[in-house]
Amino acid sequence: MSVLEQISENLQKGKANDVKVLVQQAIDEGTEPGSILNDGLLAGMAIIGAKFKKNEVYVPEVLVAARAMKFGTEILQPHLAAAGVKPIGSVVVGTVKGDLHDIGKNLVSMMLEGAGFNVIDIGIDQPAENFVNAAIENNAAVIGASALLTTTMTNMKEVANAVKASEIAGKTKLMIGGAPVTQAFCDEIGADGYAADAASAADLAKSIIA
Ligand code: B1M
Repeated sequence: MSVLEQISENLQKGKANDVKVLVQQAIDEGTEPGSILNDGLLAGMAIIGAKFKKNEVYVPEVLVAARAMKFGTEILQPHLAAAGVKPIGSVVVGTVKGDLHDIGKNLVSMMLEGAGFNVIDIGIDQPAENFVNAAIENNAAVIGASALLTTTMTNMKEVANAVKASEIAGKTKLMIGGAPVTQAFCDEIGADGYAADAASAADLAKSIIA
């Protein structure tokens, strides 16, 4: 079994410390950080997600897998970020109010850092005003809002409205994403851009500030 397959397997079993060791091993062996992310960590999480959907695993298993994913991404983050020489701009990233999912948001942060952005991660369950306040404090070019639930994606409209009503209107752009989010929803709430995955989010942020 390759080291990437071992990362995926151990992540699915929630073996956080083993994932950490294996990610470091893959880095030491010269494996591309993007491949460790996509073919190891994300591959394992995708399997857990599919099993969760089919009720083959339950919330506790998903939680330990998510923790293992975090352990792995913590080791990987500086290696993904290493490509960026100096920040090309600041991005405020967070998960919207009522939503506790942060794995996708963390990946978006990692990809943004890898693309050379200074990322201010305000965390999960964040009301609209926190996005705006953090953007003002950090002179951010972009706000990135993430939502994983159909019940919380509607809170992105509050973020869009808060940006429009603030001093950063027209200056700071709003980018949205997350599994239930679509381009049509982005157009509907008047956000500036939608990205389907973390890599596209980094590309979108770059094109927004260009
Ligand atoms: Co939750 N959960 N969850 N969950 N969970 C989903 C999202 C769900 C689809 C599972 C299902 O039923 N099949 C479902 C949502 C249904 C819906 O609304 N349509 C669901 C549910 C219902 C719930 C609870 C309500 C369950 C309950 O308690 N009954 C509850 C809600 C809690 C809350 O938020 N208030 C809940 C809780 C949890 C856990 C805490 C157990 C855990 C989260 C742990 C954590 O994040 N730290 C969890 C998890 C892990 C999942 C699944 C299995 C995996 C999500 C994930 O991390 N995927 C998920 C099922 C699934 O997706 N198959 C599910 C991996 C991640 C890399 O993908 O986040 O989509 P994703 O991010 C992608 C893109 O979407 C995009 O880039 C990322 C990488 O390419 N992206 C952006 C994300 N944000 C972006 C922002 C951008 C651009 C792109 O710009 C800013």
